[in-house]
Amino acid sequence: MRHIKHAFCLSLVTLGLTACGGGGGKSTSVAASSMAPGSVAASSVIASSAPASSTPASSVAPSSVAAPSSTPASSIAPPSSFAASSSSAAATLVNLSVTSGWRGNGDGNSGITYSSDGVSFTAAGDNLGAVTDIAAPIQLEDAVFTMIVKVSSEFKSSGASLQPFAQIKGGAWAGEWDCWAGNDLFTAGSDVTITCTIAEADKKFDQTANDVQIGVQAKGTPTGVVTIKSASVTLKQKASNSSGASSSAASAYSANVNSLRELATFPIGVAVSNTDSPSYNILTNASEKTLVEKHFDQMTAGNIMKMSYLQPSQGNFTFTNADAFVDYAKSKNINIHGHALVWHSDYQVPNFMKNWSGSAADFLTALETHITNVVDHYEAKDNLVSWDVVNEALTDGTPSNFRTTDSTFYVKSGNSAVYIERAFKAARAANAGVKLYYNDYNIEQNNSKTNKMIEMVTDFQARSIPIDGIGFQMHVCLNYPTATTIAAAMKKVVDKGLMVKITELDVAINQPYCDNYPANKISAFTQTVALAQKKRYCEIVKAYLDTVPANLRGGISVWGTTNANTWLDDLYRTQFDNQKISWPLLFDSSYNDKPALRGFADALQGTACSNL
Ligand code: 9MR
Repeated sequence: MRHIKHAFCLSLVTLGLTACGGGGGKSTSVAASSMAPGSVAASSVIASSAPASSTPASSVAPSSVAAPSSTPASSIAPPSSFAASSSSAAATLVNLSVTSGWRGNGDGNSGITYSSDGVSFTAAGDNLGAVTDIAAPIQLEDAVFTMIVKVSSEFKSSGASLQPFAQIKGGAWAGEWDCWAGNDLFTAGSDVTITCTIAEADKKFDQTANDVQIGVQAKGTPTGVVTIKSASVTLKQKASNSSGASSSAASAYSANVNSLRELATFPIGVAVSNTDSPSYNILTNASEKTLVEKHFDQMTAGNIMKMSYLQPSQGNFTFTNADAFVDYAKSKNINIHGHALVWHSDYQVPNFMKNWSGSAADFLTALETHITNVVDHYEAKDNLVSWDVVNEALTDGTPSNFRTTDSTFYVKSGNSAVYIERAFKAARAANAGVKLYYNDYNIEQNNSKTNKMIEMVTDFQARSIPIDGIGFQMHVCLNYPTATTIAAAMKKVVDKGLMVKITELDVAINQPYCDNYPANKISAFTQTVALAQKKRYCEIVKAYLDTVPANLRGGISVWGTTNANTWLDDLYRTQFDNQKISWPLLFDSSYNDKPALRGFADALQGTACSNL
């Protein structure tokens, strides 16, 4: 088992340490950039020699660079292995997370906020900024630190500048202060790439003893906000692919999985964004594409195939965006799991259905019309292989029953759950070959809801209502439900001769309904947490393999690509104090592998599940 050392910060508190003046402007270059966060390519890193004219306004002001805190570091893991895609013959690109692991470098380490844009700091004074850590051992000498930053109009107007820097933690807190990005280089609200070459004498930054913090601080009399949209370090040396002591260069963790899908004999899927998220659009974001095409052979549209997207008003079917998504998949030999023909959740129900004032019979006909049109349309594109026909029609609690007043479909069908079977019949009538699933959450808990679902499908089978399988969404916790419970719930479906598909898998580290929250909120994605999640992913996949025979395996899909694009952080924004702390997926926010990916692969390869 590979050893993964996480980049922890030290808990030592040391105050008011090193002087950090602005330097002579030796090595910062600035270039306009429109690159997406996390997509910094090695070739975009320019080690430049900016003219000395970029001398800072406050070239001698000392700075109180904040001491290490117990805040977690970025997602870098030292060199047990390397992400091949990040290495070139001459250099290694290490992406740094901009969704966790940063702290303010002023008193109390405060002033940091995260958003979908990245990490921001309030430029409340000279030398105030944001830093993140890179764990020793690390060879940063001659490395180029690159950030895409955006400043607010207040910052621009204040005339302040920015200084990217690196600093050895502990000891003398030596630093690289020769980098500079003057105010004239910024336009309010626009992305600017700033770089800093770590070029201190005596290989000071080739550290075995101390971690290094790198960041950016405001210089002058700043006001406003600075946002770091992406951050990366290009190490001078090529990463070694051998594990252990032969290299002292840090790199992104690699799970050593060339392609997850190639390890499985059933579909391995992922939910992706499209026009519903400009940042993570699978059709335009190269990092998303690379990751999806490498590991997955099935995609689910996170949103854009829901009812209100496909038929916003009665008779007005809008397939353009969904077609582009399905066609892209086809061009990459990726199949589609359709999601979802019928879902009560308010925002995806078209207004004409919500406001239906006609008869129940006509409502059911309108529902069938939606299903017939959509299923027909995608039958013509032969890579859509299965549908979530009805999603989440059952209540939680004991006993579980059909949703009633909170479901437009139940109410407008004449206070009847008949819409469910009508939906399945319509889907089958439209396409005889496509697999039809009932999809729900919490049914993996082997509880009343599981039993109600089984009661429903037993009834369907007795009355020849077409259904092929059950979709277990599986938005689960780190410790709950147990793999044994999950297996028992799946077994009930297998015993009905139905297919089992894990449709929306994610393993939340924090989630308000998990037993560790909020009392035992996990504030840092530490090595221990990452490895616990790895084991958990492995156990879930193993439970699936052990329980579901090959002919009934509909596949396993994860609900999102990277930690940066998970529904959990959005839904629980308030409980999470705007922090992104669910960390539920297989890849970190910089598209690096997480140990969770190794755990998934371990199960597929028959390796014992382990938190080592
Ligand atoms: O991930 C989806 C999120 O972007 C949407 O805002 C939300 C509401 O439409 O739906 C999320 O996906 C859900 C899925 O469609 C059904 N199962 C639960 C998923 C997570 O909420």
